[in-house]
Amino acid sequence: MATKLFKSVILGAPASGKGTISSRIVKTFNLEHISSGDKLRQHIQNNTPIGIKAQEYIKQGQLVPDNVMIQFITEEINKVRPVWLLDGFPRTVAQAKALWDVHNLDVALNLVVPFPVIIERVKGRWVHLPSGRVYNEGFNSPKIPGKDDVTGEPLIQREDDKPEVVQKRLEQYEKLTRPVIEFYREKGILKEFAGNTSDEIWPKVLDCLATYIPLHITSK
Ligand code: G5P
Ligand code: MG
Repeated sequence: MATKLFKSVILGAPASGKGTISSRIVKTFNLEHISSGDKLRQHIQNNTPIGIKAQEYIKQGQLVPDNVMIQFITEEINKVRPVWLLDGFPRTVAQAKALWDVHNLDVALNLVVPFPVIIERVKGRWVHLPSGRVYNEGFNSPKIPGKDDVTGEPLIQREDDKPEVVQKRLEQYEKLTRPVIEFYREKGILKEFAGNTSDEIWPKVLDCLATYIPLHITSK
């Protein structure tokens, strides 16, 4: 089957559901998913040089410097098929410009979820680090508490999900990441999806993406 180019990003505040919606997108459309946060957490766990550097910023709710992130994500993009969804990158206008200079993006999806909803959600988040699979008590609870559904391995709570760090992440989002939304609006590729739950947002995202890529067009 012919492989078509498709290049996209998903934006949204911390815990707005980027990972949750991305996993539904990649399953439906067979896209490559590059989550900057998931990749950084894997590096931290493996104690790599980039992991050691990133950890200092992440645990304080600060962004990792642009030069580090641009190089890191460029390398990740080069490892996969040119049908991808970036999640968590770009997060500053400098990152958005660097990406725009090299890649023709088809669409930038922006998830709009009220901050009070986000703050509630973060409290119940559990993550399977090696895969990035994410759970939430009451929304998509793991079948066995504290264990990943697929591997049975332990789930963890993220160090940056502590309330004081979440507050800092939301501030950083307002200051540094909100301008990225305007960047894509001006480029004419922004699509916004508002809602209080991922189940409410997902059908709208699905309809939108189906106008760009026929279901399962891409092959491994
Ligand atoms: P991350 O990992 O990119 P954030 O802050 O952008 O972190 P996060 O926290 O991963 O985003 P998300 O992916 O938007 O959130 O949301 P999610 O995990 O899918 O959902 C959040 C929770 O809500 C989950 O438990 C989920 O199950 C639940 N949930 C989803 N939908 C619903 C619902 O409808 N109802 C309910 N009840 N629950 C729901 O980045 C982390 C750090 O890495 C660095 C930064 O330091 C950053 O802070 N970093 C970068 N730094 C610089 N530049 C970059 N490009 C960077 N990328 C990462
Ligand atoms: Mg995420």
